[in-house]
Amino acid sequence: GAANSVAAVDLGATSGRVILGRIDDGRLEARHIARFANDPVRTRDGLHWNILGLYQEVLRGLAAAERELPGGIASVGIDSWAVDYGLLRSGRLLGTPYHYRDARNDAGVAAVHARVPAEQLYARNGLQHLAFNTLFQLATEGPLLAEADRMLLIPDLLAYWLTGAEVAERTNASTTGLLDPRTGEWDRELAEALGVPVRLLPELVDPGTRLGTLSPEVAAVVGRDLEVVAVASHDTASAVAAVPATRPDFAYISCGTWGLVGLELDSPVLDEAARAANFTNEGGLDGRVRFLHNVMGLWLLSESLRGWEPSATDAQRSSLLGELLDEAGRLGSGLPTFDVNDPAFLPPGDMPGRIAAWYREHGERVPEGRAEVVRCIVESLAQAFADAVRTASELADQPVGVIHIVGGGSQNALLCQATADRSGLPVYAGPTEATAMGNMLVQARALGLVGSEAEAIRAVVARSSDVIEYLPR
Ligand code: LRH
Repeated sequence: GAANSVAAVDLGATSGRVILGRIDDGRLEARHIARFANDPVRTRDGLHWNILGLYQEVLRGLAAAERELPGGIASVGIDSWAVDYGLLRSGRLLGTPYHYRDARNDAGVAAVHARVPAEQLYARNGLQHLAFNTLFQLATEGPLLAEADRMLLIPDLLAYWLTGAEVAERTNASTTGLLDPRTGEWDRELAEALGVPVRLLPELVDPGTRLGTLSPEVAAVVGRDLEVVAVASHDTASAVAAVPATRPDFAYISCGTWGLVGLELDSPVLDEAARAANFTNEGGLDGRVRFLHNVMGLWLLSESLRGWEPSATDAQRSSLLGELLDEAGRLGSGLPTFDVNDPAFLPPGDMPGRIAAWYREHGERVPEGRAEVVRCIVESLAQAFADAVRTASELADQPVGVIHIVGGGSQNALLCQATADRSGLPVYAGPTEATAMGNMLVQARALGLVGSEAEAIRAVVARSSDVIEYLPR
C-alpha cells in the first residue's frame, strides 16, 4: 500500500462521513468509504448528540477504510461542528453531550452576562453572540463543573477515545469563547471570572500535530494501528482552508447546515462595529482569523422537509428537495424575503409554520405551497449571504471581488445564482466536500505530501475540483 493516502472523519450536524484521500502529483483524489446519519436524541433533560453511536460509526468507518486500503492509510483526522463538548472525570464521560440547538442556553447567557457584560466579552474573545457558544453552555452545567476535571470538544473527545491524547485543537477551541483571539491561548482569567475551572481546559495544539496512534483495543477493532493527526477540527476551519481561491480578494460561504460567511484575515477585528454586526473572529489554519457571520443555512430547507415528510428517508427527502428546487426555480422572482437569522428558526420543529408566522407578523404575504416556501428560503438565504459579504468587507476594510461557495450548498444552483445576483459578484461553487478535503490536506501537509508554502492547500483543491461559475444577472 502506498503511504500517500489519508482518512478524514467529517461529522456534520446532520450526517457524518469517512473519506479516503490519495495525494498524487499535487492532486487530491477522494473516495467515500462510509456515510451515516447523525440524528440527535431528545431525552427528558433535553436534546443530545448520540455520541456513542457516532463513535461506533467512526470505528466502523475506519475499519472499512482499512479493508479498502490495507496498510495504506498514513493517518486519520477528525473534524466536526463546533462548540459542543463532553465533561469528563478521570477519563469517564459525565453525562451525554448536549446538542447546541437545545433550549437550555438562555439561562447560561444571562448568567455569563451578569458577570461579564457583552461588550467586555467581545473585546476579550471576539466571538459573535450565539447563545450556544460553549461558555454559555458551561454556565448551565451547575455542580457538574465542580465534578469534572476535563472538557473535551467533540472531535477532541473522539480523538481521545481513539488514542488517549487529551488536547484541545485550536481552531475549534476558538469557538468556546474562552480563547484569546490575539494570542491563541486560553483566557484563564476570563474562565475564572465565569466560574469555569481552568483544569477543564486541556493543552492547546495546532492543526498538523501528531496526536499518537490508536490504543491497542481500538486498533484491534479497526484492524490496524493508525496514526491520528489533529486537523483544523472545527469543520468550518477545514472548509475555509480548502476554499479553492486563486486570488486574494475572496469572500467565502461555507454552506451546509449553517452558512458561514466571511473573510480570512491576518488579525482579528474586535471593534464595536464588528460586535454590533455580530461578526466572529474564529481561529483558522496557520493562525489566520476567520472573520465571519453565522447565517442560518440549509437547516431551513432540511428542517422544512422533515416537517413536510416526517416519515421519509434521507434519500427520499433529498430527491423531493431536488424536485421542489426545480419547481421553485420556475416561479417568478419578486417574492418577499424574510430574516433567516431570526432566532425563532434555531430550534428543531415546524419550520414552514415558523416561516409563515414570520411573514404574518411582518405584514407580508405568506408563501403558498411548498415550492414557494422553498423559493423564499433560497432567496432569503442568498440575501443574507450577500449582506454578510458586504458587511464583512466594510468592517475589515478589505475589497471583495469574488465569492466562493463550498459545502453542500454549492450544489444548489438556485442558491448560488441568487447569491451572485443579490451580491453583484461572481460566485464560484465547489467543492462540495471542502471540509473533508481541508481535513485530508492538513494531514497530507503534516506528512510532507503537500508543500508548506502559503496557499499550497488551496492550490491542490483548485486543481482537484470542478468549480462552477455563476455570474450576476
Ligand atoms: C458548522 C458549525 C458552525 C458553528 C456551528 C455550531 O457545522 O461548526 O461553524 O457555528 O456548526
